[in-house]
Amino acid sequence: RARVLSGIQPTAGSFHLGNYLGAVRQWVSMQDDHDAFYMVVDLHAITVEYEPAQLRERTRLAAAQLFACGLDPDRATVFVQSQVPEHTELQWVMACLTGFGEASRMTQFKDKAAKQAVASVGLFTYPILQAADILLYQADQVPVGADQRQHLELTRDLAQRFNHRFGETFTLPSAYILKAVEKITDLQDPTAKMSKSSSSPQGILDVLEEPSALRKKIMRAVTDTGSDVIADEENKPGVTNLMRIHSALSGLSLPEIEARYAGQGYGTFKKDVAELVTDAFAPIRERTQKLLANEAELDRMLAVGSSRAGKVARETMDLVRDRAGFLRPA
Ligand code: AQP
Repeated sequence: RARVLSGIQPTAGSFHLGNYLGAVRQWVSMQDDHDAFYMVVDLHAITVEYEPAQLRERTRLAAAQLFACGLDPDRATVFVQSQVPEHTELQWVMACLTGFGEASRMTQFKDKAAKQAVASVGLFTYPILQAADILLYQADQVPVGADQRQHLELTRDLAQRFNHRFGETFTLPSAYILKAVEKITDLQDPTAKMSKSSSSPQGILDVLEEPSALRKKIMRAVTDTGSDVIADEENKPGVTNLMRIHSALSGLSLPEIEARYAGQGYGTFKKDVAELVTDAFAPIRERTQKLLANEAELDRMLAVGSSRAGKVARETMDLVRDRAGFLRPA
């Protein structure tokens, strides 16, 4: 079975619709026919300012949401990145193969650094840690949103470089990106991606949010002049974003959606989008709350995942240590 791996940061209390449609929903559907590894990447979350107590809480919250979205600990290995120390060990080896100029070209670093008072070296080396995350598990496929495409390219380059210099060691991973949901955009700024850290509260739809708040935001989403529900990325990015959301949740194609709302204006259409979103989120919210009510059980589920992940990580690291020329302990 092909191996799949991906991660999500515990940088906010709730996942948003972009995380769900762009990534987590694919993780759930891939767990049956893949050897699946999914993690809460808490080490990535500390690349920007954070509070330790809040990080702990958000890590549990992220894990609870993953299980609530449908990941099953019997079918997928769900774990916390910091509980497998090999991630940072491999990161160092890969960092020593990365050119400074190469790392400097990462656009996400430039965007995120611009928003920090002081950008940390950790934020700069974030994509190298991400490469280590993926290569450690010899992943074949990495289901992510479009924003991760450049990081995946770097990962492949680093894997190839290591293999070339030290002998075949790493599987070359491919990004698994679904075009239709690769970039869910901000409701108020429909050319920017919906983002935990940079969207305004009015621009983001959180999975754990009250249905009434979700409805209000969707009804107030920026649409475009005119009143036709027509997919047109260029001239109608707001309506097109809502149509993509509708399509992902209803299963209707964009032309079917155009036909359904022909001559009806934006109001009815938005109301239906709101219903689709609230119906999708309600059971996830309920299950998340249940899982959080039993913290000890949640921690135990994660410990099982981390122990399974650790075994695979240690196997890869043993190989890497040999290939890279580190002396084995006697
Ligand atoms: N708007 C989006 N559309 C489609 N996919 C998206 N993803 C994020 N935003 C969208 C995908 O969700 C997965 C987990 O994301 P992450 O936790 O690594 O954070 P991110 O990519 O940096 O997303 P955010 O919301 O902007 O978080 P912050 O603000 O914390 O950095 C990834 O697969 C991502 O592609």
